Amino acid sequence: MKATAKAHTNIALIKYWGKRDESLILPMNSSLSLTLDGFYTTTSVEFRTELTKDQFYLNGEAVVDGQFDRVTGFLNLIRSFAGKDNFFATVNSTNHVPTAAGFASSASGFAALAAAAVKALGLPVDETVLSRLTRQGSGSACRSIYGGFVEWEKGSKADGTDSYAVPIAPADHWDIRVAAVVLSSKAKKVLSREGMKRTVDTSAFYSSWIDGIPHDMDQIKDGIRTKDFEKVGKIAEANCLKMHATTLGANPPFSYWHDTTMAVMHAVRELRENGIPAYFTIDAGPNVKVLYLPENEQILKQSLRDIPGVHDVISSKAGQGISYL
Ligand code: 2P0
Repeated sequence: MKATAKAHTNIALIKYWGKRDESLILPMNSSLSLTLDGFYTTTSVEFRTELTKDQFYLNGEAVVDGQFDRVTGFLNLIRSFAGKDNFFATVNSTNHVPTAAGFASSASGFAALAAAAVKALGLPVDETVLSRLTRQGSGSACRSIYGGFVEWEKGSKADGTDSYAVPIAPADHWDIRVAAVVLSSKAKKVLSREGMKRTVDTSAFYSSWIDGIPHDMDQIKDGIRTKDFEKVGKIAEANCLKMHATTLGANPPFSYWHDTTMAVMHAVRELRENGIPAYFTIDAGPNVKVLYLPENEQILKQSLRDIPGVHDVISSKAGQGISYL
């Protein structure tokens, strides 16, 4: 009863920001992402009758702290779904997501864990059910079931059965690239779970954030369909800025940016003024991701590397959905 799965991380172009149900992980808004080829997790899950509790190894090391609780809590959900409450597992996970690049490994991590666990138990689930289960490990992970451009439909039901990801366009639909700009110093971090909750509960700007989503979603899907880079980039960048604006309206206010974050944002705007189409997006941390077209890769990477405080620039193409090894 063993299976191994590989899942890539994803970058949100329309951000998931806020939950309407904390325990089922139901979002306040729909979101849309691009799955990335360069960053992934491989996870094997083996259910063994002789085990009396789960075991979790991350990059070869046994994990016993909070991350273990999240993994075992998620396996409880899969066990109860399968009706096999007494089957414990050995989980071996390898992250190919450099933490310094500022991608949450929870997206690829929970997608790979869900896929491997479901397959190891021989459950006949389709991708919709897999995405719905994965969502309950980590919200953004439900988008990593598919490759290319993916929408997570927020759904409206209280039980979450209509909240899962759907593919919008495959990875080979359009070769757009993402550069992860790694900054050399770290800002103090407000974890995304905590940050989202604080903005939902207190931000003066939260309702405007929600009100703007349907328009952004319609427009970006149109831009993806017609391969209109300027349209997609403008919407993604503006959507990111609106998400971050909600943090400034929270109580107490907070921000994920620091000085180099802003220097990179200015550099991207300057590239555009010089005729290089590039757009930034930022998640719940100081690092910046830049969207660009392949023909501008060299100049874009060089320009970003030249910014004082930038440690590295790692680029990625669009990636595939879940696969089994
Ligand atoms: C996203 N983020 O859409 C947004 C943009 C951060 C900013 O999804 O609590 O790790 O496990 O559902 O998915 C990060 O949050 O949060 C995230 P949980 P998750 O990618």
